[in-house]
Amino acid sequence: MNKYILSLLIFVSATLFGQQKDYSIQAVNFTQVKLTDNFWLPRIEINRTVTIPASFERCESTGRVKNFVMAAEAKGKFCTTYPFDDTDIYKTLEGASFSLAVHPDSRLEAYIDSLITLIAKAQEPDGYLYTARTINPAAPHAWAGKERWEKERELSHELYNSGHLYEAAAAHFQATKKRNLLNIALKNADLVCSVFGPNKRRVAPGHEIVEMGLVKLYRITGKREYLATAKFFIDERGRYPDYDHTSTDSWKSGAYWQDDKPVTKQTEAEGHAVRAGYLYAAVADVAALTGDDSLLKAIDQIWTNVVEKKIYVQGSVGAIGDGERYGNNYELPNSTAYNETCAAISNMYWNQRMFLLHGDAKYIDVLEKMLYNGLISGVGLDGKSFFYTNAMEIKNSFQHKDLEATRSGWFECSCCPTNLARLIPSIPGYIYAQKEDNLYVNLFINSHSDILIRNQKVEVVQQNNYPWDAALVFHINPVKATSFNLLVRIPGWAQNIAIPSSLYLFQNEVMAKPVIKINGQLIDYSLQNGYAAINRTWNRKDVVEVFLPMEIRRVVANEKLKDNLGKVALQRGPLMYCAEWMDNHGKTSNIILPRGTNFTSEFTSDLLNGVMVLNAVVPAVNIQNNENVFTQKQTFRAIPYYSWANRGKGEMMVWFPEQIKGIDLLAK
Ligand code: FUB
Ligand code: ZN
Repeated sequence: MNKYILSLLIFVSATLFGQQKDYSIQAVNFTQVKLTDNFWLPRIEINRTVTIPASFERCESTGRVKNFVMAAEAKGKFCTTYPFDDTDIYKTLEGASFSLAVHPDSRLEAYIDSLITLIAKAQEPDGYLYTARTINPAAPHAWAGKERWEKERELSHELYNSGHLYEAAAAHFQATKKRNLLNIALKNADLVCSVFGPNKRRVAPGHEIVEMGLVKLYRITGKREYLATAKFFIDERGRYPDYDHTSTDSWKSGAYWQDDKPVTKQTEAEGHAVRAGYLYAAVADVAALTGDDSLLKAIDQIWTNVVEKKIYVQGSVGAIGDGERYGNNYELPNSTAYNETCAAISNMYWNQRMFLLHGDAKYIDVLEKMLYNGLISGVGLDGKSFFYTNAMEIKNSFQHKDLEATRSGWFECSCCPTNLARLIPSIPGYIYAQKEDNLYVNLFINSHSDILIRNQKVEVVQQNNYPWDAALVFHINPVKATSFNLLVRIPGWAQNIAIPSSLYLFQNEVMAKPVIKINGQLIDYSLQNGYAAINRTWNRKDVVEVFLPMEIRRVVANEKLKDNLGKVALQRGPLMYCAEWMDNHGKTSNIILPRGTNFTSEFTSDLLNGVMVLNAVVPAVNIQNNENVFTQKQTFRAIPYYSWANRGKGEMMVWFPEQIKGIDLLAK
């Protein structure tokens, strides 16, 4: 039986017999978790008060809103650069909706409604919504093609725009219960479902996200056509098998679009990294909702490939600038690392879904690594300056043209700032998850939550000073004594595991083990898939304390990462560290971190909004009178990677040589 018929049968039988398949684990909704956290609450607040207003303001001042005005009037000339510029409005609307859900704001709501009214006017009568064509269908954007959808596989982004519209509409509906944006999205989705399908127009969308968006609309409406179309788009991949690993133009081949092999045959993360992350997240959704094991097997293999061979030590992915794509296995150069912020965001969505599928803490270990490092490095402490690329090193002697050493308020292609605007307010939704009477604690963020377990309301309160230290306190207050299994993630980094693969290792083993007390008494616990499982009857005022050994760790890379041979990086808890010129005598490319260096940590409240710094005295290579090379001991300070580039421009390093091994003499 061919693959297509088999998956259709699975799908149809699930529909006929009304099976309600889904993730067996469900995340506790972000609206149920009220943050009190010193690390995350200010970030969410600055996102609400600075990032979201600044994004809306930029959407206005750059002409993105004007594009909708012109589309509504069907006159004028598309006035921004990219056909996907509409999505900056959708993503900001999504972030603003998440924010409204926990922080009512009638002015913001009214502004959102005015944008939605405009979007509705820009929508064509049959549901089509794409300002780059509607403004003047006789002269659409150069990437759009003469007819609707004809360039969808390449660069039109018509379905990408739809996907972000659906994501925004789902968030807005859930936050406000209003249907104004949802109705626009449903009308568009109905059009998409009527145009695309097995016996209709066939395409693998040129930039994934419509699949995830359709799944969200399916969850809201129960309309199986949305899920079927999401699955159809996934199943359509694999028509351009021209992937040549060795070609410098490989990004132009099917692999760039994850379209060189059917998804079920893909084993390696490939092509444009943001596209890939959204595809894998959607595959997880569709696998969960249909029970299609072949899809599940594919993303399991691809995940292993990323974690074993394609992820930077600070959690970024998408190493190669040319094509904004994954490199080959172990191709993780430092000096040209691209690491688009959106790629980290799409991987966060994917890793959360992998956890919901499998209930294994390793996915949250990776998610946490991304979130606390290569993802939030994308936004400056001011909430309005951003990185599109996230560098691994900045050297005065070499600056690649594509890589940023300073942040910008906006970009011509401004996908990353608006993606951050939507991701950050949803973070409380990543803290807890539930499967029947199992309560998973994934992230350690101060908060109060009311969670229903065995039909009993259980208040869970977290108190800690994470990520600066790892003495974690959980107050468990069921209304009535209730038995359930509390599963507290014991991060890999607290078990001498730098990443769930051999790509990075801790050089120094820490002997201390995580310790858990209940109501002051030490307990024995067993680890289940990376979680300490505490199954008991919980009573009001029960207190769980978890002590994770949070030492300064020296991280070394697999020898296949040629760029990191003989080098070391620094980690403490979930945070990766870097050194900036400013704290290190004006330079970082001359610093050596020999084995045996004694590091101390110190919380510095007046630096970078308060950070734990790592201090040491280390040798640095210097040159005297342009002829004598010598090393000299000097003070060394490292800061969390996410906080770099908030104090101006200069050198920055993550990986440091452990010793001098030859010197290059450069003639100028
Ligand atoms: O193509 C839309 C977005 O623009 C992508 O996700 C980013 O990588 C940028 O190319
Ligand atoms: Zn981006």
